[in-house]
Amino acid sequence: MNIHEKYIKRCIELAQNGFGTTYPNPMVGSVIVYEDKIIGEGWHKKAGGPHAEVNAIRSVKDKSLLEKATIYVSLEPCSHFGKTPPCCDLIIEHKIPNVIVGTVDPNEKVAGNGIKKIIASGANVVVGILEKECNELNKRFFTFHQQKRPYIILKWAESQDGFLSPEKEDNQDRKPVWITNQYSRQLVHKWRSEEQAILVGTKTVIDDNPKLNVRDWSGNNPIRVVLDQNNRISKDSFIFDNCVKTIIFTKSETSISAENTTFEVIDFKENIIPQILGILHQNQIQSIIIEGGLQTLQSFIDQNIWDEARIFVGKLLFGNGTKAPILQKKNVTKTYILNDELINVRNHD
Ligand code: AOF
Ligand code: ZN
Repeated sequence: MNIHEKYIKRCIELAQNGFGTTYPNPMVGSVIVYEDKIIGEGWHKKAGGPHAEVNAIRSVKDKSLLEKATIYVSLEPCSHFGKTPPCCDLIIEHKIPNVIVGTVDPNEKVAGNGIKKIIASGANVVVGILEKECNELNKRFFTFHQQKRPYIILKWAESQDGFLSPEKEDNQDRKPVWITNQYSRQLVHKWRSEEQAILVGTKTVIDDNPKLNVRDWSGNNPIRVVLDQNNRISKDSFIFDNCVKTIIFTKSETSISAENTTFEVIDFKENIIPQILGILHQNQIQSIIIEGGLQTLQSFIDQNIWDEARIFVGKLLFGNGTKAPILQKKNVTKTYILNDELINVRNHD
């Protein structure tokens, strides 16, 4: 690891302090170095608050050192007047001669302009240090700005032999068979709290009547997104409990009215996925976890529109039933449920 990488790594660590509080802004960290010593550090804590560079510059006691120092930032300094003034101007004002940037800001309002402005001022600029790691840090923000859709996480639980549910006999009441245990349920609630939205299809709501909120973890509830093509979901379902903002995609107007719930009429004869993702993007949703059912998951898989999959594998053997989707090895994490522990196995791209 070279010296630039060492300090950008520190920027990433600092940025991570903002996990969960910076939305819709990215997590960003910055350090200021003079004679191979860190003289200032900062990170972005909250949307609307000072950016990482501002906090780092403020933390430097002897401001006269800035004219001889190097500033490291995990994301390009901004160039626009948003909720705060441009960080590139602040860097230029303080005459910081060396600026090292992890990765370029994908936000159209910045997109290279911060870097250009700093270069034009005469400072030395290096761009692209630990770029992959810096992009990964803000994978939701990058996907949202570059692909104009939320970052998509697929999630399901399967039996040891790869079934979502066992075969049911015709006259048997449909009782859910739990593949997961209390620890994995808690983990699911943590995951829900980390994303802006959660999506399920009609059948999941009808069969399971899920609340789709965060109960076994302390954190925010994601916005609920439900596909209900033929308005089949009962108005007594938990998703109409008004507790959480809910978006329902339907084919036609519905008579149900619920506070906190909006109905989006889309054309189900067309490919619905781009329509849904476009509306979620308009709603500023940067990430979504898709929790089933099979048809909903499969349609995202068939079109290869997903970024990450998280699969629980239980101990039970079902023998037959509804087969779980098969994925190419691309950013898939399998969590094996043993007695009282969870074991993660991750396949990267
Ligand atoms: C941050 N923190 O440390 C950096 C950001 O509305 P504003 O003024 O807060 O601007 C938000 C945008 O600024 C954000 O989308 C990103 O493009 C850029 N850089 N943002 O929140 C930071 N460096
Ligand atoms: Zn800024």
